[in-house]
Amino acid sequence: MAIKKIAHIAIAVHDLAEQIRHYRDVLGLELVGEEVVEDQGVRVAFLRVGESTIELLQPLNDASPVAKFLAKRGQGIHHIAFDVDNLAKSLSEMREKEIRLIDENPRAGGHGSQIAFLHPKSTHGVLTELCSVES
Ligand code: CMX
Repeated sequence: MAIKKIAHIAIAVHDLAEQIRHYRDVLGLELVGEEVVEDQGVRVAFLRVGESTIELLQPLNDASPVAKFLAKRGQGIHHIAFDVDNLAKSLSEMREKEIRLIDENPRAGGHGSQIAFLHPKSTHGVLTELCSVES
C-alpha cells in the first residue's frame, strides 16, 4: 500500500457553527465547504490545511456513528484518513495483514472520493479511513 498524504483528520463536534468559528476565525483556516453525508448521518465542514483538510463532523441524528462516539467519548479526534493510490488493492493488502475491515469494499465518500474504514480494534484504537479520488 502506498500512502500519499493525510487526506483529512476528522473531529466529532456537537455544534458545527460554533466549531467553525474556532477553526476559521480563531485559527485562521479557510472554510472550503459544507456537505451532508446522509448515509453516515453527518453534516461535514471542510477546512483546508495545506494539502490536507480538517473535517468537522456533526451528527444528524442519534443513529449516526458520530452521535454514538460523542455520547461515549465526548468531542475530539474521531478518525484519520490516508489518501492511497489504489484503494481496492490497499484493502486486499490490509485483509492479508489480518486487519479487520469495516467496509469490505470501497464506497462513496464526500467530494467524489471512494473510502473504506479499518476497525479501531485492529488499528490500536485509531479509527482509520483509506480513501482515493481515482478509484
Ligand atoms: N475511534 C476509536 N475508537 C472508536 C471509535 C473511534 N472513532 N468509535 C468507536 N470506537 C471504539 C469504541 O470506543 C468501542 O471500544 P470499547 O469496546 O473498548 O469500548 C469500540 O470501538 C466499539 O464501539 P461502539 O461504540 O460499540 O460502536 P460500534 O461498534 O457500533 O461502531 C465503529 C464502531 C468504529 C465500527 C463505527 O463507528 C463505524 O463503522 N465507523 C466508521 C464510519 C463512521 O465513523 N462514519 C462517520 C464519518 C463519516 C464521514 O467521514 O463521512
